[in-house]
Amino acid sequence: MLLPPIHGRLSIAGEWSPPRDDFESLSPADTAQVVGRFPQATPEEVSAAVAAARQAYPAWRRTSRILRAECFDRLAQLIKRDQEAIAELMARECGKNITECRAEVIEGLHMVQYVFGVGRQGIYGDVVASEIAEKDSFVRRKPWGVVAVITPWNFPFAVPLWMLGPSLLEGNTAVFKPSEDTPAVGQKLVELFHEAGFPPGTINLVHGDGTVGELLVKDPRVQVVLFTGSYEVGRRIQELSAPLPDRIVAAEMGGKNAVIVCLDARFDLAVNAGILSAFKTTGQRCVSASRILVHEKLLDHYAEAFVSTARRLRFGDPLDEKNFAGPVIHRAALEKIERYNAQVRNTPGVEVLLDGGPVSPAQTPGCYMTPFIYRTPWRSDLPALREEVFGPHVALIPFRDDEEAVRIHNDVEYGLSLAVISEDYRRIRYFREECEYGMGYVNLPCIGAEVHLPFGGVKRSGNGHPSAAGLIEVVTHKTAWTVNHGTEIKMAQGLSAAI
Ligand code: UN1
Repeated sequence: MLLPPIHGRLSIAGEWSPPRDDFESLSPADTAQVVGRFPQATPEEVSAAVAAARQAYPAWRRTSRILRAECFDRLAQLIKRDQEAIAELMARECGKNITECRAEVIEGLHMVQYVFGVGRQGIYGDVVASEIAEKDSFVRRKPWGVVAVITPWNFPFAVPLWMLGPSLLEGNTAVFKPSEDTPAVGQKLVELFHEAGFPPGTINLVHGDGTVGELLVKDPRVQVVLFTGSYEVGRRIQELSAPLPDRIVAAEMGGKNAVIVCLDARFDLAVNAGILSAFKTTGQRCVSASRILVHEKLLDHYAEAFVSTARRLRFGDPLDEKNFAGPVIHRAALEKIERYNAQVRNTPGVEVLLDGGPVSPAQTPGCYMTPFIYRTPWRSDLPALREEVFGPHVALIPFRDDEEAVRIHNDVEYGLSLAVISEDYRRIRYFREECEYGMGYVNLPCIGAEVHLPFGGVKRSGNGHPSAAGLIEVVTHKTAWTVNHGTEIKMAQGLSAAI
């Protein structure tokens, strides 16, 4: 069904700007469909958004943490009210299947509920002992100030909530820049925040591409930058932040994730875990697997079952629940993925098992692709095996023993998500200890994190943990506070207080 395009607006200090048509958000399922038209924030508008967040900060910080948390209770009610509408908008704008969009709305809701819950809980600080009996010492957390939230299109609802939830709970204020590929979902989220009663200026919305993100990052009034996206953009944010002495950056920058299938694996579970890891969301999760390491004695059998299952997957209309997954986000992404496919096809010694790729534009108005699967011994010279592809593209790689599997696993610059498929608890522990990753899964796909766990990685995958449980520590700083209950001064370390 064709819906009228959404009018894009910025939100600064609680006011919505008049709509402006600087850029369009197109549906990846049919690029002739305009989901909305949006303003690209000017330097003045970005500056005004930061100023508004700065201005709202003192009063918000002084508000009781419990009262701040209660705004999230109201937000949760509104998300429940609009659950289906949000999921449908998301399916149209980012092309994920509606069943995945519903799950993502629930994931965002869980974050909001988590934040409401911890509002009354003690992540707030500690009471610690002092060398002097009459002294009480406290470790207390304080907010930083203004947080910039820069988020990707593939989780346009849940990932912003992972970041905005803890930031606002702890008394920070925010400027939010959603991906220019999913501005409508970002705008809908901010509308809900306003309706839930977050005071004007506590959450501000700017739309636009990387130049808008760059303006935000360069603004010294922004204390914290929370980012999920590509390695290149994450590095740029880190570089731009380096001259600022107390800038905090928490960046999650993708992965080259693997599923390790051991000889003792339950076979069907191993095939399903590989398929879900590689092709759910059309391979477009930062935690998606593009490497499946399979014990060499199992590989023939595994490859056959994996390819025949992949052939049956239906990539089609995101609003049709029966489809397994949807298109990729836009034509530029499709072309990039296809370049990796072509590179593999042209590499001697590599065996293409399923030669997928773009569905011809004559057949579809959308950015559809079918899975590309290949088999190769591990080699570190092939960019497709080292770089994040972010699409339905996966390598099956043999390994001889656990040591070799660990070596292959760690021989990339990323370290985000890992799955081990095995029934042997000693072996599982060995992988847990030796592999470099941020989130590990056993007998599961390497996708599907829950919000109350830390989410983030090591190496190129990033620093900081821009999600629920991990993020509260990032958006606050620790302070020590010591009180003397005696009537005279006694110093620690045996230092004399005599004058
Ligand atoms: C992402 O891919 O950017 O763990 C986030 C998962 C989801 C979040 C993915 N809960 O698969």
